[in-house]
Amino acid sequence: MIGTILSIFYVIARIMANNERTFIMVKPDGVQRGLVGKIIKRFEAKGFKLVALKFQWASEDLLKNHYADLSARPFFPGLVKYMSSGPVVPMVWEGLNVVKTGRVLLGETNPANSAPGTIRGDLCVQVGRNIIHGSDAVESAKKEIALWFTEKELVNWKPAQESWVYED
Ligand code: DAT
Ligand code: MG
Repeated sequence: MIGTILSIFYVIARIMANNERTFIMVKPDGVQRGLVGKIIKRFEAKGFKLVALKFQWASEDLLKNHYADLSARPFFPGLVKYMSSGPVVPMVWEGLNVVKTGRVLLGETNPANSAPGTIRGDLCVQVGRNIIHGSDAVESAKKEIALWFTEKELVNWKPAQESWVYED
């Protein structure tokens, strides 16, 4: 009996862990340089699940809100100008530890410090043109997802590969 209850809790905890979500966005330079497909491929190939994706030219207001935590930094005006200089590809990805692992796939903020094999390590050079955004914590991911997507835009589906990505 206890064993059954524990195994039910274990299964629920595991399913909840696999449902973690992160906000990933290809920045205007990533779009202009034709890297959208390559970047999406990294997350797809890893085994993460795409939950939402769109293509939009974001307003300065939205971007100021998105980067509100950095508003006092000297590079903030340049950051908003860069981010609003062309269309972006905001996305939501889901999976086990996807926030932390997503950041590993991205590489360090400054591409000069990003390891080869990471997106920033392989595909860009300067911190002010680092081609991709990724949430830095589960809480900020929730905030960012709510800022860029409506609840209806988050698609509920089960990938055919799921039982091959995760243990039973
Ligand atoms: P990250 O994007 O890795 O989460 P962050 O949140 O500290 O990094 O900063 C947001 C973006 O701001 C970052 O992707 C690029 C830009 N940025 C950060 N530090 C910068 C700096 N010292 N000079 C110019 N741009 C910077
Ligand atoms: Mg950040």
